[in-house]
Amino acid sequence: GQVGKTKIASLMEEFDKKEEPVDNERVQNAIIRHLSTTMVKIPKQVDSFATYMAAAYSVRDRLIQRWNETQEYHESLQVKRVYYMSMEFLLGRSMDNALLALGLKKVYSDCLNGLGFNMEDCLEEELNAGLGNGGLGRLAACYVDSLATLDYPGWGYGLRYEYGMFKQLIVDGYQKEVPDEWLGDPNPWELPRPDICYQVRFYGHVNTRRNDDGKEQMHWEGGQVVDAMAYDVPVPGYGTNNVTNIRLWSCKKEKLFDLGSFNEGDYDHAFAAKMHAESLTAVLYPNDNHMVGKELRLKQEFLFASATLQDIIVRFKQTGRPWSDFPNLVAIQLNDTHPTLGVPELQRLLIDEEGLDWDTAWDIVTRTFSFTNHTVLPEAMERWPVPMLEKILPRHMSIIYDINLFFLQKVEKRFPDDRELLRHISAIEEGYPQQVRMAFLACIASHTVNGVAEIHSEIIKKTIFKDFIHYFGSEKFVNKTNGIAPRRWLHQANPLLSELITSVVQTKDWVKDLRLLGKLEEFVGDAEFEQQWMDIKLANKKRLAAYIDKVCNIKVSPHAMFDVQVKRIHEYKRQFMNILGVIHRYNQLKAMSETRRQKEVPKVVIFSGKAASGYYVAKLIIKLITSVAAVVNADESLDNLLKVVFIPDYNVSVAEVIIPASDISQHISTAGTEASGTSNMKFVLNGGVILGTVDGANVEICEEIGEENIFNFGCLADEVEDFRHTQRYRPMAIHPALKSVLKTIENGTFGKPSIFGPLIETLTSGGDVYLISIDFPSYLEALKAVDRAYRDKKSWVARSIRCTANMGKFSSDRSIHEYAREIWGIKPCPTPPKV
Ligand code: 4GP
Repeated sequence: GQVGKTKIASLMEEFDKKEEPVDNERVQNAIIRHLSTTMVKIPKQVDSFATYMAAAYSVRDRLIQRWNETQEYHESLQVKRVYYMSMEFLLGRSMDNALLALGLKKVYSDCLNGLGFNMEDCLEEELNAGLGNGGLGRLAACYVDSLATLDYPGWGYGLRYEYGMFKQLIVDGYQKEVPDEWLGDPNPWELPRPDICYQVRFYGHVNTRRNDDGKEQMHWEGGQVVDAMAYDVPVPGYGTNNVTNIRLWSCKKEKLFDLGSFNEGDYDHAFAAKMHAESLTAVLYPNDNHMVGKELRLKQEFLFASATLQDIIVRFKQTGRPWSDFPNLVAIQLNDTHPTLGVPELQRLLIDEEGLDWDTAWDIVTRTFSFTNHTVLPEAMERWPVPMLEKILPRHMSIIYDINLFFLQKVEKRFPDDRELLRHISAIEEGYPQQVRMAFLACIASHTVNGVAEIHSEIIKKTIFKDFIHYFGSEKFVNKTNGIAPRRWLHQANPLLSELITSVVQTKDWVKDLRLLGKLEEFVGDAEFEQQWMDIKLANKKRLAAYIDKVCNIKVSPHAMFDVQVKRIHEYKRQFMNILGVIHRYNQLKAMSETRRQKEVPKVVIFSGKAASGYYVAKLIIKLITSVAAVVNADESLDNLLKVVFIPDYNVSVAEVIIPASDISQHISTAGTEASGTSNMKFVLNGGVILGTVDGANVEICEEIGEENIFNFGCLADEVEDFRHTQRYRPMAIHPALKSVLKTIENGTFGKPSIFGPLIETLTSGGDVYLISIDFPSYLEALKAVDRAYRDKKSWVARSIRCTANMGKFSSDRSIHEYAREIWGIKPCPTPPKV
């Protein structure tokens, strides 16, 4: 009984406080112990996979101890925490990141060498956690890294998809999707928590009953109930004791089998039913910047919202504080509208389950939530049909009606007789069927709404949230420019450059304080330093060339200019324009005399990225790229002046190899369409120059590094609407350069022209929504300017150094500090060092 409990408590406390000292012998012993026990290997069975797993388990042991300590410490102080709710966390691999964060890389390298393996091979054994589509999911991962590193009390909440982002194969030039079995068996970086499980209801009906005190109370009953079980992913901070948490929910399938039919001897049947039972968390929807109106997706969103809010409430109740303190202990960030059902769910839990009255509950809700918008594309705006919500979540639909009604009443009071305003601002859009506008619901319930780059935050104030500014005023709408984790995107991905930077900045602190990179400016013009800088770029290009050779079987020269565009394939991101530019270049090279050609800059144009499985035009863009590549790469008359590569299966680890190797990268979205972009930041941080439109974070990057160090082109965001209008109704004559490029496709140079017909039509008869025909001439000019600049090696290296030197602003640490201070009201809370 009691004596045993006290004993165990004090022993466990001791255990968590003391960490096993780090030395080669102990680390080696830990690896051997896990090889033999956890991995169940005998010596002759040990390979690099088993060794990686054993090493991972030994790192995880340390993480768990610190995780426990961090959570206990924050709980004991009852500090305010932020919960970052995101349907996506694009984590990538964990091992290297954890070793660097804990300062264990060297000792583990030595140990692995001692055991006859090497670090690089072992790291390659790890699968990629691809629980996200692109920018939005990777941002969430960088933000949790910063929360941990800066000692902020906060967790991520998400879903544990059994299948993450699909694997992309290229077959016959086309994208083919295959399932991604990322969990492996088992996944050492997650901690299953079978004791942390919540019931989540769907369907059913709402009953009204009187309470003991005579008050009417709603009860949501019947329907179907599933269990959501927690899996915790520990995320270590760099150079701190804090280890924070991402809690991912997994939908437990129904009971293994129906005992009735089992007893009747119908084992197969009972088991088949179980196998078919759809698991809500089976698969991530592979759509980036695009909403899918599937019931299953709505159910995923609710499972996520409900389990998360129930869990947060349990934790809050353990503090014993009154409900009015909830917003003083809890901040919840909605990462886009995907978690917005958390709003009516918190309202429901507070009134139906906890017995609070509507106004008290609503006050708590609106002091708790804040919301980030990540896109202005109309096809990405979540809208759920009212009938679907009524069927699946009847109680929530009625709460949403009430939230909207009370809101509209207040608007009407302020602006009487403005029916138009009420129609525009309502969270329920009229039509057949009516739809709930999730962005409006999120906006009504949040104390703060933010965009993700200056230009984007301004645009949303003038477009989607215009009417809300009218009512709420503009203070509620703020900007939080995105950032990236320097730990992963420079320190880990580019070890050579990191070492050089540390040697001249004379401290490793830049990993946590990115503004220290400013010191690099002093080394512009230092011949020795510049040579080292160029040598490192070359080494990174060799690493990428070897990767390209391995996965694409294409040989490229690391001495050519590497021109890169890697991101989701989307019409608005305009990979199409890039490949049209490549065709233009190809035609030009073919038309040149031998002597003229010798003066040209040899170039490798690199593409990588996935298209949503249902996005026909995006998939055609991939087919065009691979078809152009096939022709260009086989053309010996070009003297290797041009190579085109499509690297399959873009993911976090592939990005870590590509980004440090770029000379120039392209961020060429139609102005006003890319909310921020974050790969632009990753490239520039690694000394890569960018070619971009005046869009998203390109604008702020330009402000930081200076106009002379970036290549801008294209029309401006406030011109786009006019151009679109004229394009649609009075299409301009297509520029001769574009015309001749289209002709090259149409005459069959890259295969049957009919294949690409629908793609070309998006320019000629589709209204050219993304204004390729408008921007193409200035794009070609910009490409020429890049070539000219690249020929001057001396000024190119200076530009590259200045790029890195001035990227301090774009650390996710800066973003998180701003969120913490200006939106969440949380403070750093470092766990005391171990004894
Ligand atoms: C993305 C935006 O497209 C990108 O510009 C931004 O950098 C990123 O979010 C993070 O804020 N949006 C999405 C989406 O991925 O699905 O809306």
